[in-house]
Amino acid sequence: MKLLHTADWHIDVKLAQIEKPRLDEHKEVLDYIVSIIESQKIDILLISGDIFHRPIPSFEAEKLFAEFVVKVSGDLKVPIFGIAGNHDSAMKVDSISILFNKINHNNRLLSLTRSPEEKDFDNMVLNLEGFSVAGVPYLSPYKYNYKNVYRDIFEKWVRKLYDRVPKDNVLIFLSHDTVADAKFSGSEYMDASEKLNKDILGNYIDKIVYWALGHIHEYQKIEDTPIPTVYPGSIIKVDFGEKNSKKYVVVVEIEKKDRMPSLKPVELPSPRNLEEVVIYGEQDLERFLERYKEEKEKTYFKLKIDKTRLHDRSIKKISELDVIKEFAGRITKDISESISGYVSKNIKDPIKVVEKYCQEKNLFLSEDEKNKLREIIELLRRKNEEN
Ligand SMILES: [Mn+2]
Repeated sequence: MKLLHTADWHIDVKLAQIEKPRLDEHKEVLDYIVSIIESQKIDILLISGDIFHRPIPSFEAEKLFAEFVVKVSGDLKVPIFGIAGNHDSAMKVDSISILFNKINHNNRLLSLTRSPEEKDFDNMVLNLEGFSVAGVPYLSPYKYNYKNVYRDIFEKWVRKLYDRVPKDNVLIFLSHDTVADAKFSGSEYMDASEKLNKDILGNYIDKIVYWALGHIHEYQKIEDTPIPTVYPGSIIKVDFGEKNSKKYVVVVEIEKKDRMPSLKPVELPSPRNLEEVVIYGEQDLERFLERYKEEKEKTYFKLKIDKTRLHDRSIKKISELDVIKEFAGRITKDISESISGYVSKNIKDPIKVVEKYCQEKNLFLSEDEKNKLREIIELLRRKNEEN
């Protein structure tokens, strides 16, 4: 049996300051996911929450999703099991699921508008031949006031789902949560939910063979867990926190005899790059404008601009570009402050430290800027010697 685990689609996401919807990116990636489902002969598609980025998605976003569902669950007859994430409106997901379930009777799109009642748990489990899929959709801690007791509630729900799985079935379990030790990308929304312990499903290992998580946008397998625990990450780069990350979906193959699933991450195409560029002065701007001409169709740029070193006409020119602008007038000062500690520690070449810092932060350091820093370092050295 082969499952395709995906999460955090975020259809209809936009970048701050850029009006253009990013549905063309989603279309390309979703088409690619369809091709994986076909070529790998996937038996069921999982979506571990955050299908849409906004509670009320645009008509175009809903159309894109509907087209995908018709292709996968209608034409290819592959069921889809999805749960709502913190970005999805539970009501919206609920209303979509009515038609969704008609396309394929094994489809499930689960949402919680309130804490589930006993009968709701029946719908949260899909029992098929030899395996079951169950999931806990996201429930807002603010609306339902479960802060600090979420772990207990979660465990109670897992127990109820587990009890509904036939004795000989293995269970694949979905949720949209933060697990201890998971690494954030920086573009996830931090709510008041508690982190779940890595071993919270430990009492159910006789049935549960895979924990299909969503919420964190970096692909990762959590280490030292009783059950394979995986975040596939988002399917496109949702925001700049993910600018350097690759995007994946995970093919999970489960043999009935061998309960350890084999996991194969499949890299997705990245239709657009996200890149941060620092503009310290006129020279950097000129260089950037050359790149912008060439790359604006395939890259979203975020400019960090030192306003104090640019002519007014240059600032006006920047304001007309279709880029994200962040104005700061203290970049050099920030860096010089952050390295002043190193200078006194007998580091031979503090510029190397700065270069490394800039590389890590994906900042551009111009020759001009390096010369300025050399001057600053010299000044600091002399000052230290005087003291
Ligand atoms: Mn998300």
